[in-house]
Amino acid sequence: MIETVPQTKVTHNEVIKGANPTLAGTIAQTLANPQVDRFSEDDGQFLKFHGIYQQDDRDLRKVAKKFMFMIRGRLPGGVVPSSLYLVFDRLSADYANNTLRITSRQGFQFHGVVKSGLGKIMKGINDALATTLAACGDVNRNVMAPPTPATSLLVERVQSDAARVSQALLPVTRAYHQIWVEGVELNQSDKTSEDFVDPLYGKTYLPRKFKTAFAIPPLNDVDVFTNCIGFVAIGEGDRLLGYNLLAGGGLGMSHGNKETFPRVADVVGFIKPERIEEVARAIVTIHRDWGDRTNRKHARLKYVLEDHGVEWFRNEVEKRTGLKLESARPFKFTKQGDLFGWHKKTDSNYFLGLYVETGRIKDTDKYQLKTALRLIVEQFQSEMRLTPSQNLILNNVLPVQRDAITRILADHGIPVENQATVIRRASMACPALPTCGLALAEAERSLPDLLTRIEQLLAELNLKDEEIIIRMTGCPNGCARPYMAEIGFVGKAPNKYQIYLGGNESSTRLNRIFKETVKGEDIVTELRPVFARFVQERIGRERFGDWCDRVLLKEAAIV
Ligand code: SRM
Ligand code: SF4
Repeated sequence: MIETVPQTKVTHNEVIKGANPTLAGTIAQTLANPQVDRFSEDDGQFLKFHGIYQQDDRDLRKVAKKFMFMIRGRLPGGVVPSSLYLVFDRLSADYANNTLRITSRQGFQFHGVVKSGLGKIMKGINDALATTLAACGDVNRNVMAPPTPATSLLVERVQSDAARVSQALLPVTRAYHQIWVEGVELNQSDKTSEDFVDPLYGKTYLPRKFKTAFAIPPLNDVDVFTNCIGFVAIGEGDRLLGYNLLAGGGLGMSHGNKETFPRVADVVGFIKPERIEEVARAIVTIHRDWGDRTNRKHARLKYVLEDHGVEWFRNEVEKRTGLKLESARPFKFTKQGDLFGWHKKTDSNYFLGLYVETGRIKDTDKYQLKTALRLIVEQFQSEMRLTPSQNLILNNVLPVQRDAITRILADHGIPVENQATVIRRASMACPALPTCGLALAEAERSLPDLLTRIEQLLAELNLKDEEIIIRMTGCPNGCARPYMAEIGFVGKAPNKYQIYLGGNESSTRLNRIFKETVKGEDIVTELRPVFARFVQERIGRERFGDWCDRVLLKEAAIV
């Protein structure tokens, strides 16, 4: 008998999901009505399950509210076949703002889509055999997996396991297809059928979003501890023995609400590769049945783990699967991040790691990454892989194609050697303004300049070549995972940031707050004495984050 937690006064989201379990809402009618430029608030919630966010251009708010949409592609493991990339490239030029944004979960986002272009992009993506279904919403999101081909012989196997789990956790609603692919008017029963129950998610889906990632030690390029569930591959040479199961990670929090906090996942046990889908589905049902439906701020799986403990959780997984979990096998992460430049694969072909500033594929006067990628993919049909650090990989490049690709990139202002400074390569920022409705401060638009100022300071202190992982977000939701960085900047108000210090290179440790509110222009002044002390007090090659954790953050009352 599966227990569930009693839910007294549930949130509005729960009420509307229960009343409309197909997730169709009145989306089709609004889509068909050219007189309106936006969907209702409730449809806005359903649209998320379809991979769409209703936004408005926040730069224009003072003048008028200009509605627009963000569409997120679901790309397990960040794998983008060449034909699909060309479709994304074209759709972003025809119906969005002519950029593609690589996300921190290996997806692509279109920004600035107007309502009349929405249906066309959605149809175009589906016609190219990709989907946006469940890229957002109270369901399992894009499944992450290590994208870099040469880091381990297990990469391809783990990529295919990630795709299997992604498939096993998809909701089955027909509304998505009917609205976006078939373009049919839904009949009443499709729209509101109270009888529809998703076989995995139930009638009201999950209380909140759910995230899954696969990692292959010693590289933690997916930030596996920040996910609801993590599968850590345990191999012997090129043979996969199974996965250590992690659960209960998540980063989102709200300023001033102590009940919300970032949390790293617990290690739960070890499972055989053939059981991953079953275990993932069982954990989704634990979240479904035990997550808090009365408070969306307390509704993530991490709070179920926090409130009930890992022993209870393991027992619940075993009860729901009938499996006895083995003890976790030893594993160690030592690094995160991506490889840049040309690298040889085990099959003698090559891949190219390309740095993409804040994940934005675009053209500017001196830097035409979007055009260059289109030319390369058209000519050589290279597979593309998106990385969890918002960079990209051109995969399966034949030796004879290498020089031509290097030339095309150079002709468009993109070097393959020394692509960016060590600080930039290890940095991330979330989109924030002007698209994100939750942003309290800038991130993507202000991080590059801030990094220039930080680099000048580091150069003064002879720290020019020191890798320091820096991440910035426009609010505390944590989309660029700032709480795992050696330095995290988290937006608090316009031009005001919290500073967090003390994450580590393997991304296994949360950082801690160092300053509660600092103006953008004062950040470098705040960091100067800290870096100066680091130079004096570090032991050997000790990293900045480790020194902060060992020394600085032990000192009382630093906020
Ligand atoms: Fe995120 C909400 C962008 C990864 C935690 N996130 C949003 C929204 C959709 C704002 C909204 O709800 O209106 C942002 C859209 C901005 C825009 O204009 O594009 C947004 N999140 C992103 C992306 C694009 C950031 C990026 O720099 O790439 C990432 C898309 C990933 C994807 O392809 O699926 C993205 N978001 C994350 C991550 C990192 C991760 O998953 O590895 C986190 C922290 C991990 C976690 O989930 O705990 C994250 N996003 C949130 C939260 C806080 C959730 C919570 O538990 O409190 C929100 C707010 C919410 O859900 O209400 C949020
Ligand atoms: Fe928006 Fe906040 Fe996420 Fe940045 S961290 S994209 S500001 S929700």
